[in-house]
Amino acid sequence: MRLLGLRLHHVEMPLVAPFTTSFMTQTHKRCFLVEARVETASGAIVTGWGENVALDRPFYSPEHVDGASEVIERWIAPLLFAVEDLTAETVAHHLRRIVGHPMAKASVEMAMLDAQLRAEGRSFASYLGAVRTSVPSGVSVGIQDSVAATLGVIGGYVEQGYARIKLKIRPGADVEHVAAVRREFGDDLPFQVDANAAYTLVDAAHLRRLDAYGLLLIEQPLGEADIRQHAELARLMTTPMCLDESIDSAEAAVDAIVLGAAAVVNVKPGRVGGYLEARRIHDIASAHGIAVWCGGMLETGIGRAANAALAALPGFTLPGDISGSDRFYAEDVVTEPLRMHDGVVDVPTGPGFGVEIDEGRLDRFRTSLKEMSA
Ligand code: OSB
Ligand code: MG
Repeated sequence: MRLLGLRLHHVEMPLVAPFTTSFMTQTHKRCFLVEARVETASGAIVTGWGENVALDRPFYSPEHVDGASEVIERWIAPLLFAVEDLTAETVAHHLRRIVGHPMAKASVEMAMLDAQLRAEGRSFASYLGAVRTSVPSGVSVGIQDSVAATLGVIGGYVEQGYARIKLKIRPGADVEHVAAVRREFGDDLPFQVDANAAYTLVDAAHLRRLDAYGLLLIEQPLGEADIRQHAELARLMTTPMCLDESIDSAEAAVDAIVLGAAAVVNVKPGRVGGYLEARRIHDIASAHGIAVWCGGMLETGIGRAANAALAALPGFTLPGDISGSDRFYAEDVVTEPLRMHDGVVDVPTGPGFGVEIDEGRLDRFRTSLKEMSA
């Protein structure tokens, strides 16, 4: 294939409710969708879509929306336009000189994957080797102002039938909220917490109090760079340790597993440089007997569809943050957004990621368009 052109559709979409983590409150989703135009070996022109998951501020990882967009325009696009015989599988190789910027790279690889699979008439799930037609749907619940509000919001999701609840925590909004959730919804509710790096090892004694509540796991309590410290904390707690921010590659995943810093890994394709690296992490984690689950970045219908296919691989044994699109959005940019029913979301079966862009809605949400061509 040859990459002929890239368009970055910058969008801003309102969230149905503010989403608060230990690092920020989001009321809108700002991101860009990547439209790739490719020419296949037989001369057909095919379009593929990807989604960039960088947040609008560099508070979760070093990347941010405008930076990722600039890196694609200045560095990624020129490198890929120069390749005669480009495939989705060789994108990362051609970008190897660019240090970091995994989310920027991932979004372009993603659009190439969609185009390539559409040209072949093959679904992403089939390409990956998915073994399930639907996957359990978990929901990530933001930090609320009070314990009562936490119980109210979680009660709503439990009633809808979500298969697992993840509660965001931070110092000052942790043990008390977790204890109340267990009291209200019982010990059988599949329940876990995510601190987004809000604690330090000095908080170990405090975090140990969470061990009393039978959590599935605690996600990223310590800093991004603190793999060794997570290993130490893991030895002090019985709650399984799960890493998110710290795992930016398959190599980091192996380090964390071997050091005892991760009993579980949150796999986010954007964070690790793409769906192909995400599959490698699934493979090596499975080889080590380590469970993985698919994380989320408030994706639109494009990323949500791709995540559902990834989560259908056999090693994804815990429910992912793959909620129905309506958990965040009243309207999505695809014609048929992912829906949660009976605690699951169905894995799309159409060519590529199996979703179609709703041009009218994309027009309404678009704030700017960047166009590049070979
Ligand atoms: O830590 O998993 C996280 C959203 C943005 C940045 C980081 C995280 C999250 C979520 C939301 O938890 C998951 C979702 O998309 O449902
Ligand atoms: Mg997380």
